[in-house]
Amino acid sequence: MNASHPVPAPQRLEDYRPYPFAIKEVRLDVTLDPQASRVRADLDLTRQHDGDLVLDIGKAVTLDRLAVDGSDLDAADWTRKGETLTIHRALPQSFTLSSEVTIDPAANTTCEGLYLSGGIFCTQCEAEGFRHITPYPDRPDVMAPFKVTIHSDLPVLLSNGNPVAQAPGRAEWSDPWPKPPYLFALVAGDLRAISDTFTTMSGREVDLNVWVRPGDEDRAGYAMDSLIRAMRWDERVYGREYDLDVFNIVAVDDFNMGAMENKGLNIFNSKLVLASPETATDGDYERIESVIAHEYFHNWTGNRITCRDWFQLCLKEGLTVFRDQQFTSDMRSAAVKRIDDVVTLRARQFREDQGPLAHPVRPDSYVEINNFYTATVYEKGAEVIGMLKRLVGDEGYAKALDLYFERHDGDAATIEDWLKVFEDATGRDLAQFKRWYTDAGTPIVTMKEDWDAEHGVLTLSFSQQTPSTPGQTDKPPRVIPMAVGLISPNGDEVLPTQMLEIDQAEQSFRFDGLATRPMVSALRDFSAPVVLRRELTDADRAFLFAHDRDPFARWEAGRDLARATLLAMLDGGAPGPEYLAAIGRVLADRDADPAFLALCLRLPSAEELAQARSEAGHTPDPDAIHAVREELASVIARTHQAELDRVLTDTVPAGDYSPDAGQAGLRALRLAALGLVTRIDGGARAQAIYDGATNMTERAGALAALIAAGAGQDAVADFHDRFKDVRLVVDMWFMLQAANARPDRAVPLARELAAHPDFDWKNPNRFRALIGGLSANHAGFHAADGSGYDFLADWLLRVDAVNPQIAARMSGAFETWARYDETRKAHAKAALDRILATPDLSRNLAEMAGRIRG
Ligand code: 0A1
Ligand code: ZN
Repeated sequence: MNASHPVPAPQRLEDYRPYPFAIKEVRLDVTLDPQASRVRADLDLTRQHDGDLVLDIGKAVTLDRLAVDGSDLDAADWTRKGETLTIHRALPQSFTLSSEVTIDPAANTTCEGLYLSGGIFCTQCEAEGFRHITPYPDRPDVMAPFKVTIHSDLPVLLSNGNPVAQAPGRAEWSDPWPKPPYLFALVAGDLRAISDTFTTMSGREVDLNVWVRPGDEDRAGYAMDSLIRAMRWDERVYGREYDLDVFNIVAVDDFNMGAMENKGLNIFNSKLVLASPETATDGDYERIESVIAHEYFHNWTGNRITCRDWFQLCLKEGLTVFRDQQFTSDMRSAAVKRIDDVVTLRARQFREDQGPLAHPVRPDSYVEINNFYTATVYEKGAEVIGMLKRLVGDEGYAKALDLYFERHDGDAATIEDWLKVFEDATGRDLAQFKRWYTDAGTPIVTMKEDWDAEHGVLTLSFSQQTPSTPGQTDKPPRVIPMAVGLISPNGDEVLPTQMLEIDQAEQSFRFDGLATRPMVSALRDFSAPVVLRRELTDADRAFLFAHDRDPFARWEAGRDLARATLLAMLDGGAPGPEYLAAIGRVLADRDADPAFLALCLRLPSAEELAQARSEAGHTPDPDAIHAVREELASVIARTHQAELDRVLTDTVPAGDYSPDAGQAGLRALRLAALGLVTRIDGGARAQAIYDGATNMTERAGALAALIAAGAGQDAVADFHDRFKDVRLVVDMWFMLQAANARPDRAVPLARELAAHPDFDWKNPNRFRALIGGLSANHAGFHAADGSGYDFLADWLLRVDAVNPQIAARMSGAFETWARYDETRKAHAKAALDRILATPDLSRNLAEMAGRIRG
């Protein structure tokens, strides 16, 4: 790490101390002005413990006045240093602290605190943004009811809770539920609502509004529909009822993440609200449904029960992701959802666990908490809950969740509290299970089979081992739920799914009374986030792919076959007959869910192959990986041309467009087939689908195929012409080009696109579209001449000066640098060093670049 930029000392879990004061009520009075908004805060404080009164305060906040019980403090009564404000004066047991500050939302480019997005005032306070609005103990364990008055001439003035009074120029809101400051929100602007109502299980009527910019109303319907379904689902499945008179959702164009669960006033990236068949893909619709649900579900898992400190982030995020995954499984296909989630987990979280950014689901130290909104905290956090549910059973899980809501409503809780609830509800000791929260790394489980033909006994032996991760070398064994089933040679299930509990480094399980040697189906439903190693032939994989009753395991066998085929091709082999025959059966299958078949047709990603290569001790070669994927796709297309053509004609959904799983599955299958045939037809079919497209799913899918085939020039121009006024689609235009360009074209094209007049790089979505698109282009980004790394470093530095969170987030593209060859490594290291040597780097980017560089 460059000595001139020491990263600040980390915060540590073990240093947690309760705040010395409780806040009985917060009253905020906000007068909005683009350059000089004024915020007055009155906090009713009561001392609980010894200690100074220390508040957090953002550096850009101008402090105009401080008073205790109405009498002004003078400069000697307080000290302001860095981001803290300490009050030295003797204080009564209970008192009101008043502050008045001025802030400049128009100058705030960080999308944190109070800022402007397209003329709309909005806020983002998670994790530590409230301090940029008013001095406050900006930590989640300080919870208080809020009363907010907003003064502004703008027509719509919103905050948390229930509306109390609305008059021209002024609005009052009251949120009766004590909340941490990160859930505060305020929105003001010229907004239009689409509205509905929801009657809760106890008969209360709730007003629902989705607020958008004028003109966007006709694209907000699916968000509202998703909200109503989510509210009903949470009542039915978890018994959770909404607790305010209104629920507002606001869409803004400038947002660092997907969305935010502020109490009663969710603020969303407009990408996750606005959709019409012409402008959004099936994938966009599904994301909208799940993120609307995710934020809504936070009302209980996050808001009513929040986190004691940010180390406990997975308490709310792991659980809420788990809940939104359950919701999507219920709304759509559970099998397809499970497979999708595992693909994402492996691409993002396994990659994180393998590299320099590996950390436990509950980290024990951090420099910048915003750098820990990671796949490990979110997605692995959800997997850990899935395992817990498997271990205690559905009934145990339901009992534990009821107890959690009953015992901890209104609390700022910890992972210890969470596990205790499961122990108390089910009687199970979870001491060993807790390692899933405290130990980083993906366990590698090796399974060996021993068949005793004479006695008809099969013995399965497992060993587990978790590789070292930064700061953690010793990894004791964890408890791993391993779902297995046994299949007879004729394809019948001889033993339905059993949940084996592996809790030792080495362990065996016996199955007797077997007439013939069965085939083992293991890690069914991906019962634990581990890497499973076992020895299988291509014929075994093809057998499982044909016969396994568990849809995840069946898909996995096909994936494994594809992966093994590609890895063999990297070593100079040719695609074997089993894989090509299996693909033939997929294409001929008229019974299975088309969405499932689409997943079976998709080749493992380049990233997945690079991961597999480096896991096996090889140096992955991005160009070779690209070449074998192209080659295999062409071989499939040549072998199965007639079937692929049949799929292309048979998968056009009847009737009007609907984003439901049935239609989306057909389109997914069609596009998977298109991706393959485009390899051999020069793009003719993709061009025809592009020209005839009646919805964005097909149009964007065809465009991606054309670009990948190097035949997209006309379509790219046409796409821009058609959609140049639809911001979210212009994002897609940037992303599709950068992500799908042929490797040698990717960086030069990204440079051209960065010079395009529409490249508004200060908009997080636009920046992510281009820079994230390029990072997703594996061989393009990892260009051997280092141009991808240089391009990324240039842009990270540029964006860091205006929006550190985005810079830090996108720097993750570097996390795998150490896997590659010496030439690439030298280029990547030089780019990271250049970042680290830059003056005035944000804490966010400094921490990330430092950890990645190592
Ligand atoms: N809690 C949100 C994620 C979120 C986190 C940070 C943000 O700003 C820095 C915004 C949103 C969620 O889980 O959806
Ligand atoms: Zn969340």
